[in-house]
Amino acid sequence: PVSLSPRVSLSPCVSLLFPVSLSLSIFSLCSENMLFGMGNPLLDISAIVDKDFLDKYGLKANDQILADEKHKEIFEDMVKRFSVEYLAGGSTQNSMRVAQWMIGHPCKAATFFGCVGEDAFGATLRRKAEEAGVDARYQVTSSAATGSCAVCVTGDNREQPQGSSNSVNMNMTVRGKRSLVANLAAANGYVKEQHLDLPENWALVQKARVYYIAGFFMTVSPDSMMAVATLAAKQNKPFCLNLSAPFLAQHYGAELSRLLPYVDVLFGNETEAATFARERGFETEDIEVISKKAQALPKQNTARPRLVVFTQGKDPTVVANGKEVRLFSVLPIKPEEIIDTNGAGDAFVGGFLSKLVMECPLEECIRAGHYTANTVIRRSGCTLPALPDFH
Ligand code: 26A
Repeated sequence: PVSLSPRVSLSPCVSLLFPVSLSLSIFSLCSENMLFGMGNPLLDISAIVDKDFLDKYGLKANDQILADEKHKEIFEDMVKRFSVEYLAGGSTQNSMRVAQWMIGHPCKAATFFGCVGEDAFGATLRRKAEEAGVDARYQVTSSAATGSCAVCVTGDNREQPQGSSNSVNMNMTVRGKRSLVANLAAANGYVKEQHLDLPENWALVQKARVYYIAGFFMTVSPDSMMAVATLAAKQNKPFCLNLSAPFLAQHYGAELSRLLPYVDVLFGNETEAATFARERGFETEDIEVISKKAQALPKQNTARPRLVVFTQGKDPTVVANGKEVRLFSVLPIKPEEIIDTNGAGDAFVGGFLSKLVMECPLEECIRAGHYTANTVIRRSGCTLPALPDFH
């Protein structure tokens, strides 16, 4: 685990105004359901695969897509040919688990809404969320199986650590790339009227201080996203969105355009930023210019300037806030320490949100995001050690 040197901070973070002992006591600053997330609850089926496998299903080494006809057998095939791991997944749910882990209070700070089936995978997801301390409120459908996501991890042989031989322990192999194929199944069955609009659920939405929904959910229920986004604007609370994957900017442009005026914090990575810029005719490939242009797009709640946050793997994170564009270096990591980058982006968001919800300054949000991303890529899937080592 990375140990960040403790530093004295005069930051106005709510959490830093109290001594640690106090904040862990009954005067806990954690308020239940203060962070709201909604998305596709998916069980990740992860394996290290070979190039033949990627080619067979027409997959790029680094991508996230929705499963279609040609991926029908991918899950079975993967289980047959490789040693698989089953992990809790789904982009927004990952971020909620990470944020809850960072907040670390016994109370359920993070809420998560999504749809699962009445099956073993659904039960596993519920158990994982419960163990993480997330308040998972699933819609349960009997008409489809719980969604899953094939996580095809590949290593680039040229990137193997020095001194490694062919018989190198697979745990030591650099696995810098992952291709995700999501079979949404039950997750696609989320229905606003049957879940979000129910009084007990809507009360939880209203209770939250910060909202986060990965762009992925635009393929399922853009109306649910709009309902949350408009509430956030009305109450002057931050609504955060992730570009999530290139295919969304390409094929869900209308949904994205409808949501953008309500977005207070826009997350994405370098590939998504580039696609977003191309689709919107920004006529630039410069990520700093893209962040500035995205920041300046029209906004509903003018009381809150938009923040655009683009991560770029090992390269510095780009942040545009309307006044300036700033670069923040990530924590260094040796290639051989990277186990699996699956969930790195989600973990960054989770860390960031854990501080945003405490009203910490931008620098602190970014530092937490870099810490959680660094933690998760040292492990398989979006999983976490017992306790954070973040000061
Ligand atoms: C709609 N799609 C394609 C998706 C996803 C998704 N989560 C929600 N919707 N495709 C992949 N994921 C999740 O992303 C995580 C890594 O960032 C995977 O389940 C994985 O845990």
